[in-house]
Amino acid sequence: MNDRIVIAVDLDYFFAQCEEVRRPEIQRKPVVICVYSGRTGDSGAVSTANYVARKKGVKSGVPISVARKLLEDSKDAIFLPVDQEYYKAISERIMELLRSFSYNFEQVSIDEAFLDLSSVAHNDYNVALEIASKIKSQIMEAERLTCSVGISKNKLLAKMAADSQKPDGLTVLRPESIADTINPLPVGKLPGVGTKTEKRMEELGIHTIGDLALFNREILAAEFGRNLGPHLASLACGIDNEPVQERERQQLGRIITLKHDTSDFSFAEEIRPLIADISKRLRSSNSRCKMIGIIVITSALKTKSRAKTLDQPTDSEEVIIAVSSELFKSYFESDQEGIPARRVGIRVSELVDTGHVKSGQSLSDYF
Ligand code: DCP
Ligand code: CA
Ligand code: CA
Repeated sequence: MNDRIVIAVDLDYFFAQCEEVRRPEIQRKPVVICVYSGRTGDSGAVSTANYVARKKGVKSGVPISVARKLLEDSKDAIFLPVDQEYYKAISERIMELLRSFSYNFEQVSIDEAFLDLSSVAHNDYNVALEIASKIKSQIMEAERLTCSVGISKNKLLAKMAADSQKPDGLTVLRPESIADTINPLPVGKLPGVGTKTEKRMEELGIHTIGDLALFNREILAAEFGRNLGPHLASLACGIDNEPVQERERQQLGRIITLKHDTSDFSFAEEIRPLIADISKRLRSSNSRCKMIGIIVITSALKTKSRAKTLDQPTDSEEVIIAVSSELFKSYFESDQEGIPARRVGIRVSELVDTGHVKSGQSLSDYF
């Protein structure tokens, strides 16, 4: 495969940073985002924490009670529940921004994406660096968020470069320095080597990535499997031919909190911008949806949904308004158990490529 240039973008302490954006006053305090399991007050685990809290040892996965202990002396520590919809809305806007750079794009998780710059950067890492700083400043300008970016010749190495300097990092791993940079790293730093694998490797005398790269392939295959063993060894050599490729997106959606709780469809104006946004995003990604759904979260925090399958896929704002209004009206006429709606949302799904459907449909095609 020809030499490529790949950029990995990973948003810093993502959920916690999103919370800092909407309440700047907590920025210098330890911020811990929690997934409360709901049984007792503090049962559950830490989703993530900002860097102030991390300095005290708080990180993803630790029990909330442990985090409280670690932050015992920090009277100003802030514990917040996860707000997925809010983080997702920010994530979707950032992914859209990244996609608009129109290089090969692949979203890997809520806060992470790859871009393949080979065609624009022509093996010139300085060009890639310029693009990467532009990406960082645009994300900052649009959302006030920092991210860490890594640049190298494949996804694996770009990701490792991004991980090597956080937060707010920008790291280039040029082909000529790959071996010297990754060989001395602990083997657990290799994406794909989890705690269990790392432990077994330590027992085999494999401590660094360099050790793994040189280790007997037969023994690796016997220990970790015919596929995984050799695969891990080639990762340790910095080899990764996986293309940057957008995965099929299944749905697009947005939820808002209403200005007032309500028991009828009185918020048509409030959801207009959501629908405009969804329609715009469908068009910019050249897709249409075959299903339009509504989501209602009641003041008792129950989530309800309704959806309608269309005869023809659409990206039209008009159609989404019409269908979702119908769905909201019928929801409020039937099942609401007397509990008012607090948050409402629109979700379109069963996305298809615009290439597969004819254009120029009108509202009348749907009814
Ligand atoms: N997350 C979670 N539980 C985990 C790991 C992650 O809920 N065990 C969530 C919260 C994170 C988000 O996913 O904010 C992204 O995960 P990352 O691993 O990228 O971690 P962060 O973005 O929080 O921190 P970093 O600055 O190290 O990237
Ligand atoms: Ca992150
Ligand atoms: Ca991530």
